Amino acid sequence: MTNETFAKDIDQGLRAPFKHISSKYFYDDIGSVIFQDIMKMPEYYPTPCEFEILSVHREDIIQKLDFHEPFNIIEFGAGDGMKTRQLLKKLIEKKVDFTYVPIDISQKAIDELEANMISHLPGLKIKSLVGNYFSMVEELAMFKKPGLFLFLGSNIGNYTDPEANELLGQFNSHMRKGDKLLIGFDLQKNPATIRNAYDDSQGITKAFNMNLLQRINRELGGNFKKEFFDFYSHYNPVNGEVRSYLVSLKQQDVHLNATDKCYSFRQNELIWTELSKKYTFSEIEMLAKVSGFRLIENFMDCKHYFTDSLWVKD
Ligand code: AVJ
Repeated sequence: MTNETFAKDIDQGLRAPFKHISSKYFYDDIGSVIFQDIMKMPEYYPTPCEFEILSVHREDIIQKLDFHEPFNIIEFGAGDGMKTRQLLKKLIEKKVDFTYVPIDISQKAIDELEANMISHLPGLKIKSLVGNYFSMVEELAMFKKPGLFLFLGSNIGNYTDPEANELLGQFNSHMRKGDKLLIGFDLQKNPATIRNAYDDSQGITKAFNMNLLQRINRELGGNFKKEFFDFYSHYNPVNGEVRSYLVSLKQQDVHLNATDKCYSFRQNELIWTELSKKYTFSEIEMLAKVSGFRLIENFMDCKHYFTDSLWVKD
């Protein structure tokens, strides 16, 4: 991503009638560290749930892949790879021939992941790619082996329904018949459990959101004052949407050098920063179907908080 794209997106988002900033901009070097802290919070259940799924059900997942020749495991937005490692470890133990292909936007994240994976799994064949999903997906078309695609951590929850259809449809169009997708969905559950995961008492999620303003100040020459903004997050159990916002605490103007413009905020005006959608099983089935997949199985943790759903393109 160039600074120009960032400036254009922020300019557009802050001039809109309902202000918004894409959650993809959370993940600069500082934001990625804060997200690591989120994953360690007791309230943030998705990480341990998915870890459990990939530990407990890995034999079953491997069996359902039904690959009989060397294959690639292509992971989108790989993160620290702790969860994925559970699956890879089992494959190596079983002497299955595969290559792990993590894709991430951050070179730093990829370097750390690669070092980490190799130290834990010395025999692992790994071929990292740095870039965004879409351009890398193009490159993947060159691979001639079957593929298991991983899109874990409920990253899909950040996309609206039409965006999710579009993204998964794009994945599908770059996959071959018989390729599989293992995709993580956070499930609808007791609303209080979900609310607490996104509005933690220590303010770590707040810091994660506030970092957006610091990033804009640093990279786009902004003069946001973080004491004049607050954080608000809301779960709507009727539609399964967590929506997170920054709130302007007073009428104020903010200037960005990169666009040479001023942006006005009313008192209590919101900047929408994130959607974290929680799914029902019928929504998951629907999403698989409309994006060209057949659902093979939903693997779950014992509390049924989360599912890694295995899909095939046939
Ligand atoms: C990385 C997108 C899965 O939505 O749960 C965590 C990011 N935001 N707490 C999520 C996040 C606030 C996370 N994902």
